[in-house]
Amino acid sequence: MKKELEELQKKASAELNSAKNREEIQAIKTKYIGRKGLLTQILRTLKEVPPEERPALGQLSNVIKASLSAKVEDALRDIDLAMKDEALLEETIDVTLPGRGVKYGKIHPITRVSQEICEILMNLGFAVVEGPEVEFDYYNFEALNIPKDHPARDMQDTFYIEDDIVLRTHTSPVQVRIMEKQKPPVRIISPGKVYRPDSDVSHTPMFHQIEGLLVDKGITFGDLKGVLTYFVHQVFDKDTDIRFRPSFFPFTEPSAEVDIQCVMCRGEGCRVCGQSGWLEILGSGMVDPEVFKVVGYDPEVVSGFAFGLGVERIAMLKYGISDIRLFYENDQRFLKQF
Ligand code: 2NM
Repeated sequence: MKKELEELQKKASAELNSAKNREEIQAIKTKYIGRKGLLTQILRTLKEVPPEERPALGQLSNVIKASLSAKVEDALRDIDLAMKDEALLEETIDVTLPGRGVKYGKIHPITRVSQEICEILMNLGFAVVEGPEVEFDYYNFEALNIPKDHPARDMQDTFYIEDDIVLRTHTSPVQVRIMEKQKPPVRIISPGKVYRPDSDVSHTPMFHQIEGLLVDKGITFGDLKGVLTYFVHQVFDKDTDIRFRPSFFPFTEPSAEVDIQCVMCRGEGCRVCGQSGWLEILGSGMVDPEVFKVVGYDPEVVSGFAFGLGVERIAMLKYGISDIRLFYENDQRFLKQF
């Protein structure tokens, strides 16, 4: 029986030495020293041994069991370490791989052009002011000398929220609000979103406007011409021809629209300018005395000029874009070009 026990220890040790994973080691443990294992089976024959030899054999079997248990634990630990080493080798990070690169966002072309225009006018001393996009009829129309029966009042040209509340159709109401609160001199520009129910290649129901207003004693049409000529030459090439064409707005008198030489054909006449050689880029005029009276300014004492432009239209002319809707489709191939 002693021989049997020693044989069992030898075989178990040999098997443990060649075991390749946790499962194999656990199987060997069960096979030899488990509750129904080979060691237990051998010990069942202990009663066939003479009584005086039994204590020594019992002790030997305990020693063998303890030694095999320790070997099993060692083998499991070795396997765990080996697996960790292997995992570390596999998971090594290759620090020489090139990075994925950061994709930078860009300022939207409309925002860019708007900022550029505001920058030019701020350098001339104009302050930026903002106001509500949902506006009272009073500020959007009435105070600007746009009477109740004026065509611009028709449902087609204005989004109505309620009877007397609209989405502003221009940013002039911002300027009326400032004039109500502030005495001349006033030098302001009001950039922002405006709303009109139009939709085609050159109109979207929301677009961006910048309006300017300068009020002081002794302001003349000459001041208007000087400021707007300088402004246009900052936005477009310095050698761009410019003309002031008589026009009409309810809130200015006299009024003038400013044209530039066509950016496509340089004045030759083409499809873009309708063969005229000229492109309209902004509206302007001397503030109507009626508007001054409404805000409490004395038109006998102060005078002023105002102007308004569409940012999308300027951006289209500046970058040669023929469909305004491209600005709002968020096609990355389009937006990335700016
Ligand atoms: C334009 C054209 C001409 C304008 C007038 C005013 C105000 F509030 F002072 F009366 N703000 N903006 C104005 C004048 C706007 O846009 C085409």
